[in-house]
Amino acid sequence: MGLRVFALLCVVLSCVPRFLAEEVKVKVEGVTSIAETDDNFVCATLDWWPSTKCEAAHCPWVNAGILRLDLKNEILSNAIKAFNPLRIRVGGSLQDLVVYKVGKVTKCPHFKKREDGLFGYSHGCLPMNRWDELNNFFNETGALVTFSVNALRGRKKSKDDELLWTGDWAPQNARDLMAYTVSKGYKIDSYELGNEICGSGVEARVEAKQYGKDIIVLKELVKELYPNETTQPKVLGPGGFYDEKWFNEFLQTAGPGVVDGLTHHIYNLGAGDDPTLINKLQDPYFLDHIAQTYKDISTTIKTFGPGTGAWVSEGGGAYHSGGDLSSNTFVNGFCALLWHRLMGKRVLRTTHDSSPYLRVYSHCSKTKPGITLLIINMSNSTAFDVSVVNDLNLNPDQEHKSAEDSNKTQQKAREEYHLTPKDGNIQSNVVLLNGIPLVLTQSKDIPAMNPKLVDAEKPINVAPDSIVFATLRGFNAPACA
Ligand SMILES: *[C@@H]1O[C@H](CO)[C@@H](O)[C@H](O)[C@H]1NC(C)=O
Ligand SMILES: *[C@@H]1O[C@H](CO)[C@@H](O)[C@H](O)[C@H]1NC(C)=O
Ligand SMILES: *[C@@H]1O[C@H](CO)[C@@H](O)[C@H](O)[C@H]1NC(C)=O
Ligand SMILES: *[C@@H]1O[C@H](CO)[C@@H](O)[C@H](O)[C@H]1NC(C)=O
Ligand SMILES: CC(=O)N[C@H]1CO[C@H](CO)[C@@H](O)[C@@H]1O
Repeated sequence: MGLRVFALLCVVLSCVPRFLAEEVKVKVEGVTSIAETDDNFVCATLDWWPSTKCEAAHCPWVNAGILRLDLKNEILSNAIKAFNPLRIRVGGSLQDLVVYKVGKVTKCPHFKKREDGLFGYSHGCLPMNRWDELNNFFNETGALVTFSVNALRGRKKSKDDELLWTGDWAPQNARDLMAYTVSKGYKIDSYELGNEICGSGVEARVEAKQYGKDIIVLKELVKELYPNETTQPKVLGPGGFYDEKWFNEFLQTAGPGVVDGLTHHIYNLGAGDDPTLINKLQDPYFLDHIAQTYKDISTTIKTFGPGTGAWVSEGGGAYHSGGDLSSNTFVNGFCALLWHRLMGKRVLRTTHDSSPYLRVYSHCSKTKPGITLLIINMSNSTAFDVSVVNDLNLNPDQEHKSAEDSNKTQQKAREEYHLTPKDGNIQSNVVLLNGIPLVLTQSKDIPAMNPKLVDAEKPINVAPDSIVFATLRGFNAPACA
């Protein structure tokens, strides 16, 4: 009797997770890829904001802008090195107020608060000794640099339209900076023209036709200063919010072979101080709205700029410097570093018909063989048991098994990275990897991020409020061969 109760209890206990988890079949189409990302998909922006930039009582930019950032900070440099390489864009709202102290420019003003100034500031300046420091820093950390140039230089504010700026872009100061950069041997991956001056503009705007002519001027400058095509920096623009009519007209004016990357910005979460921000971050129906923008941009590129890449040159989620306790916590993360290390550039179609709170993506693995899935469970109550089926044959399950038999050791070990917030609090800024808090090592390095090995025959158990990367080495995807 005692034994029977014990046995029964065991059975019941071992079933508990099964009762709570919803079983999901995720279908991955491994024959052909549906899209490609860049090798270095993750990007960070270093912004110009001076220390005086505050949002209500909160001042997130103290010694954090390009001109004041402590480049000797080991945490910062180790974080960048961990990507090997990380894309870094130097740009942001105030870039169109920055003069470069080079060539004929001798005055080097500091940003000052100014009521009638763009974004509330007067002109600022980049001295060449700071540019040297920045480039040494980029070189030591191995960053891939996009420099976004001042695109308002030489233009005049229109008298009868509050935001419109007219006249040709004056390229001389940018040209002098570029020539200086070349003379020093600093590597620049790409140059972008302007920040958020497209469409209806944020605090300033330029007409699409005018901007199209100006980007041709930038392209010519780049070609002249970097005559070797294999090492020539790319030209990007317009670095602002998507506006169909403006973007179409801009690409038509620029013509083929000019714009290497059509850059747009995404702040689909709205303002950082919105008290409902935390709900938006957990609402898949809300987050899905941005999908239409991606689709429209693809259409713009297909129609008016084949050969141009679709880039996001700023994607902060929430504008006005993000939302405290949201943007800087687990709930707004997907772990850029693991993405960068695990997700290769080929994207595979991935579908399931379970809850919309379960989001699943798969790419060919960055290191061969196999594929890596990114699974985000936005549900705070439901766990999911995910089995992955290879949509490759009429009878995928059987095929999967036989592939497994051919190399048991490889198949047995599915590599899983489970990210959860500390104490189950999605607004915690401490993230656990496979149950262990991710904290810097004593030498201020990013800790090792090792997977746990899980029997590949078992489903992937995805806890509520968690993010899982899973690498399936034995997954037979011809698209990833
Ligand atoms: C850093 O600079 C040195 C010397 O110019 C150069 O050889 C090296 O390739 C640079 N490294 C990177 C990552 O740009
Ligand atoms: C252009 O750059 C590539 C890569 O650095 C180099 O191999 C090639 O010799 C250069 N071509 C010329 C014409 O300088
Ligand atoms: C889960 O989310 C719902 C809706 O956002 C909320 O009402 C509920 O309190 C949450 N439950 C837990 C256990 O956090
Ligand atoms: C099986 O997997 C192991 C471990 O990944 C690998 O070393 C070996 O080459 C594989 N064998 C075959 C036949 O694929
Ligand atoms: C099926 C499912 O997962 N539903 C829940 C997902 O999570 C949200 C919020 O956390 C709930 O509102 C759903 O009921």
